[in-house]
Amino acid sequence: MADCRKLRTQVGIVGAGPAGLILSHLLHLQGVGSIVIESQTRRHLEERIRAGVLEQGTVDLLNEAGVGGRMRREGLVHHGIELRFNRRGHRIDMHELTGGRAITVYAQQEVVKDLIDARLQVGGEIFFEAVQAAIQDFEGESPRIRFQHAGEEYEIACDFIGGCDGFHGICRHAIPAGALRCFEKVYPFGWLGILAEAAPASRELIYSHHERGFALLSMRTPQISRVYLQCRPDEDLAAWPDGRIWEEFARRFETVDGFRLNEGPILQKGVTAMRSFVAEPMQYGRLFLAGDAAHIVPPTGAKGLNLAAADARILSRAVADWYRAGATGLLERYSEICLRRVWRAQHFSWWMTSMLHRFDGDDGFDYRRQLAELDHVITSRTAAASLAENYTGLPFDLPGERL
Ligand code: RFL
Ligand code: PHB
Repeated sequence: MADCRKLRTQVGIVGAGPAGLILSHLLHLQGVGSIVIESQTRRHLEERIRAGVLEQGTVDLLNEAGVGGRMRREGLVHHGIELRFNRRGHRIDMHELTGGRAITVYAQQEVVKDLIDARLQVGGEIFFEAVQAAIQDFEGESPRIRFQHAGEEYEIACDFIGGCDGFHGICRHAIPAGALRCFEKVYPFGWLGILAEAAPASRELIYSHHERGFALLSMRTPQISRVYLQCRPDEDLAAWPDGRIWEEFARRFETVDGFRLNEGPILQKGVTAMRSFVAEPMQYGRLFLAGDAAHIVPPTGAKGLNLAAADARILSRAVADWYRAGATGLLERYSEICLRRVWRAQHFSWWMTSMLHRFDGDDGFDYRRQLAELDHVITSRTAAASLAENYTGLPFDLPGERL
């Protein structure tokens, strides 16, 4: 290998998912430079099918950051969701219950595309296909990131590292054992998800509780449905030919008045295991973890991408304050501020998951308890408002956050 190429920036960022890209973009808007390294190709990131629901606060953030143009044109604004159980649907009017908040359905890979474009347009540096990444010396004041790219060895010297490399990345694992406390809950089920060329049979998302297991009807565009069903965590996709998938969906979304899903060619299929995970604190020295690198939620609350955006917002502000005024206050409180929101989202995601899924060994008690809870949510304005407030997202400026 030839000599090591030495680069210098203010913030070195590992990972070009939503957390890393939003961080890099917000830092740029505040006059702080960064370099992003990413192990995958640009194309892979722009095609990877993941989240779809953006909270009001995430939408506002992307708009304020000047990257919301296409989202405003192509995103689908939803004012409510449906909870379906006992073969009947019940609408939760989130807009009315929250005083005007909404969610926007806009695919994660579209957010990623918009952010990559915005970074590259102003000369932002992203190294795609960067392999063998390692982070060093972040306990002190001169952290470094080493990696290989196109057969060359690189080293980035920086003041801070943004560990935005997702749940399986290297940054969290680089923190010495004993400095982190990890909390984890693994659920005994997964989601089998499909993307299909079929008009969604409902204008809004349907969260369906069913004795055979949970199912969710979502969408990406007025022509493309995204549908999930609860399955085993290690479910074998080979056992799910398209016909069986549509049959199972038909059962789980069935209503007394004959609801029918629209079927169409299945474009993609996948199984996701479900877990809750939090690493505390989200900082070690000059290394700051953001997004899935620090926490994972089960997707039932649609919170993962939104938490990543919230972390990136707070971190960018904390770092910018440090460069502007030498202020360390927000940097020191980064973890505490983020974790408050993270645990709120953990509770909400766990609550939605346990209210809607079928648990093995359920003897009927839990099934009836779930129905009682769902009944409460649709009959009590207070309970419905709590769901709506959490689902559309708590405002960024939590009491005491003073941002
Ligand atoms: P990401 O998106 O995983 O990005 C991390 C990036 O780091 C790169 N990387 C490395 N790069 C360089 N060197 C290394 N050693 C590296 N190791 C890793 C990876 O290639 C990757 O590009 O994390 P980030 O940025 O924190 O973003 C988090 C979100 O992606 C995630 O929380 C959401 O997708 C979760 N999620 C949902 N969130 C929502 O807010 N709303 C939803 O509706 C929603 N639905 C979902 C979801 C996640 C799902 N799956 C597949 C887990 C639905 C599903 C099915
Ligand atoms: C999605 O559209 O992918 C989606 C929507 C809502 C969720 C999870 C995933 O709760």
